[in-house]
Amino acid sequence: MNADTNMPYDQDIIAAIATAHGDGGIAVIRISGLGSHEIIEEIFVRNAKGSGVQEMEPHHLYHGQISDNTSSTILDEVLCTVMKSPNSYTGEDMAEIHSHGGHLVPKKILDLLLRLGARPANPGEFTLRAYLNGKMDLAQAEAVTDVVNAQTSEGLKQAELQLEGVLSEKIGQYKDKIADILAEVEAQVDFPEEDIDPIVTNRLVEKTNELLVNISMLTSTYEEGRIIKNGVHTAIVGKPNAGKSSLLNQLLLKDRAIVSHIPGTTRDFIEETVDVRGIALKLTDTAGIRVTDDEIENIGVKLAKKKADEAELIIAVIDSSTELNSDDMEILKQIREKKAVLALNKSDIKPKTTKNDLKPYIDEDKIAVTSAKLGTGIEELKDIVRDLLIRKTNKAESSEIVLTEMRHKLALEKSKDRLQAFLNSVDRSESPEFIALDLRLALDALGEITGEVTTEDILGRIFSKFCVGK
Ligand SMILES: Nc1nc2c(ncn2[C@@H]2O[C@H](COP(=O)(O)OP(=O)(O)OP(=O)(O)O)[C@@H](O)[C@H]2O)c(=O)[nH]1
Ligand SMILES: [Mg+2]
Repeated sequence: MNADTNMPYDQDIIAAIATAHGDGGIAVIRISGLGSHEIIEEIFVRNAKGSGVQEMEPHHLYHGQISDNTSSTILDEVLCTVMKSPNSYTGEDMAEIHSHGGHLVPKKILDLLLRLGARPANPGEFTLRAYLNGKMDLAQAEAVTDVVNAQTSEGLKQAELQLEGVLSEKIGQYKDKIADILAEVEAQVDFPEEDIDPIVTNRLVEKTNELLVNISMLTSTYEEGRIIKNGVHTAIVGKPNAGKSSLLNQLLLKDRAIVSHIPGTTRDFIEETVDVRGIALKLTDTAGIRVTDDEIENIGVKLAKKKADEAELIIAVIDSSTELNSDDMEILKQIREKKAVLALNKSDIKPKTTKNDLKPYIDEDKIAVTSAKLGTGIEELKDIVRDLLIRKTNKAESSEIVLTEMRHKLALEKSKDRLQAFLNSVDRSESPEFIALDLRLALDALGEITGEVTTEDILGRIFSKFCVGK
């Protein structure tokens, strides 16, 4: 058990199918815990005659068969590997059986392991054990599921950076700085009757302010990180016939939505996710917004407005081959308060509306001149979307970490508040014991991110989001 966490450690042997259920060439069944190798010994018959599991070199794959010793039947021909504590993912004795895939074989092998004393692993329990055994910290453990669930290359890159420990390292640097400041304050505790030397005070204040700037910079990356990790709800809106559905199809590179020359073609909304420059855009194509007597179309228009309201990003489509009318005006008014980009569409035909006409409503650099029919201007539109959502640095080339978890952001803010309280106490010339307390709380807040300070409740919440077998 990790000495720092004080979490109860469950000694059960756990087992699970680690690969996705369903059709597949190979499945991997995992088992972990003290005694797991003895279970493998009972069921794994190696092809090399006379050699058992004990002679297996850890981390090497061995060919053999899984045999159900109670019925003397062979379940499958497999490859098997064992790992010895502490050199395994969980830090415990582990084994992995690579069987044939599909529904039945892996399930039968798992059932056999359960019959011989293992219990089914809970979601994320292998990683929980890895964390409790100090194989990785909590921020790294959280990144494991982000790697599995990543929807875009950008999301994956951030998850991999966090898994490598880049965030933990940064938090560690902040912790070291606070510990330095704390050491200086504590050095004063022995001389309570004396005021702290003003030179020391100034140095501590300067160091703390520097740290506050760094923490604020990291905290401010959350908005971007959230977008990279979770994607962005995006509504495509515009008057009927502007080319919204054509644009959706262009972004998806497939004919998903019906396109026709009849205004009011899309009634219900259509949702699809597309990777735009590393960001998952959760696109909703909506009915053209206009005043209409058609009852069904009206329901669609209402829905479109609702979707636009709820969206984090709007792609407004304006038909440049027509003059701006009151329907366009309503949309242009609506996007003023939102994150929005504009596609000035149908650029392949003679324009009646130009970028100039739109200047009063939206910055020119948020307008892409497109032809959803020919597929031109789409790349420019994607660049505009990306720059609007993640503008600070070119993440594709940078190894800069951003915050992707609300939990981390809240902990950083808590730590910032404590550092601020420390500065206020220094300002009021409070006693060293008193001001040291705020520094310790600031340290604890950072410790929540990497998991030195945690509760069962927090762990439960984090690991319940994992899949079984991870
Ligand atoms: N010339 C030209 N025609 C386009 C372009 N984009 C769309 N169209 C045509 O405009 C018509 C309407 O396109 P849709 O994509 O169905 O338009 P919409 O905005 O989804 O329309 P509703 O669903 O009715 O609101 C179709 O005939 C398209 O082929 C374009 O860039 N250039
Ligand atoms: Mg449509």
